[in-house]
Amino acid sequence: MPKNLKSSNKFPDGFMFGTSTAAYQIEGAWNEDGKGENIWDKMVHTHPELIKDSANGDVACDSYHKYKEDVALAKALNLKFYRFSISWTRITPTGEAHKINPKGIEYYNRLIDELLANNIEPLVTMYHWDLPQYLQDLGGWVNPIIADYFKEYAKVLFSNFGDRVKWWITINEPMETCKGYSFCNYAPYLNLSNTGYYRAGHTQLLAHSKVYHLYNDMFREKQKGKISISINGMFFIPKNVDSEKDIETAERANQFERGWFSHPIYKGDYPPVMREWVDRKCKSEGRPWSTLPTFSEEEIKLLKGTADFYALNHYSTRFVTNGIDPNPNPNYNPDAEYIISVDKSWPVSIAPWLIVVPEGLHKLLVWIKNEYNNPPIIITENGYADDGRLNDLERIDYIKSHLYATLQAINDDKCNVIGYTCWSLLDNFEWMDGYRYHFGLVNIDFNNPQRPRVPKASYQFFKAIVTTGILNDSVSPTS
Ligand code: GBE
Repeated sequence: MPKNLKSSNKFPDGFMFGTSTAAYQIEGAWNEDGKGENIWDKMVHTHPELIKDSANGDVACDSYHKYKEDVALAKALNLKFYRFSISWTRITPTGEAHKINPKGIEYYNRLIDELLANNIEPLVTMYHWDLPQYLQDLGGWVNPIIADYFKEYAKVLFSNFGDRVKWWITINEPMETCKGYSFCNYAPYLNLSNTGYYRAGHTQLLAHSKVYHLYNDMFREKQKGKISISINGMFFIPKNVDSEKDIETAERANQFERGWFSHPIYKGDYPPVMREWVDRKCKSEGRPWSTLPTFSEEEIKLLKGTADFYALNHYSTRFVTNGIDPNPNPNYNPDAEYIISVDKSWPVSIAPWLIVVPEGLHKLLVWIKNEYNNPPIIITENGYADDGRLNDLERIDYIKSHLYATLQAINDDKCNVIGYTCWSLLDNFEWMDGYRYHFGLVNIDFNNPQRPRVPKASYQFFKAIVTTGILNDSVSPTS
């Protein structure tokens, strides 16, 4: 933890600061103005008991009605950009692009125009986990046809918003989408084991590459934007740095976690170690084929090179050693055969998974540089969970130490990090955890129908960094 930063630390000129949100987590208005039902609407209404305190996103932060307040908060932070996601079923209620909901288009036009009027660039996620229920009934992401529906949806977005939106993320955290198909981690709450897990990933990769090429073929020349996909995951470091076995295991774990989606996009196919291990395991189980699907030569060609920058979502780090965990946590792919552990000195947030290891981010940025030939990187999510308190000193420490790790990667290791996005602007609906964990720079009282927005201490802290581009001790946590 950089309690006393040695010298003044300035971010490179043009470094971009932003904050992030996602449609289902903030908008509310779940059935207003022609919006269709998505897999989260369906799950929270039919199985409220699955969510902490039976909470849901029916109202959430009510940003559908209060987006001007959100933009004003972003403006007062001096943000360069605001990352938000578009609700697919507001645009096309069933997910079918021939049935457009004009009120949905109007809403995002108003939001985008409000941002631009305040000099804030929109960075838009097309898909942040809220699949149209109709498409889920067709099988959802395990059905390859969904990739084509996604491409048609993207065409609607480029056509309507691409004149003003220059930064696009196709899919947020494809690995997390897969967990909704493999072990009931999220909607659609299916348990299709690793077959569902890898199939959902395969379709998302193909969907991403189709959208990238659609942009190249029909829109890029005129609209001149940039596209990527936000890839998340723990960073894994060897428990014993002197152990060859641990080093090899950490590398394998990182390939299963992050290479799964990055390797196809940067190099054309799944990481060789993943192919080898999954195929071998499936064979040993007597399966007639591997659970990890195969790309055709044509698909490999179309996948390779489909990111204009590396979009990284990152929160935490784990130690790993080789072996099969006797108490497997389904969040960690059992096919990769590693055992996780933590250092007792690492602080733990209110969310048990969110353990604070800033040096993990530094190492991860270097790993990405080396693995994918030094791409420009935008950290599209990083943030801290607590109980929503206004004097959120732990969040300040977290952001400070992670920005410091980012600066070290830039200055000492020449990593090409061009932006940092704090998750989140607002306290919001934290998926299966309901409103138990709060990630916002701005507090929201979810018991108050007005959903009043109150900036926290971390908001003032982040504002000082965004405004000056400098992280140093004069940026005092309590100012
Ligand atoms: C992102 O997801 C999302 O994009 C965003 O919507 C969300 O609100 C935000 O981060 C904050 O969570 O050791 O079994 O507990 C659990 C991050 C690891 C999702 C990995 C924690 C995925 C949540 C591991 N998961 N992460 S453990």
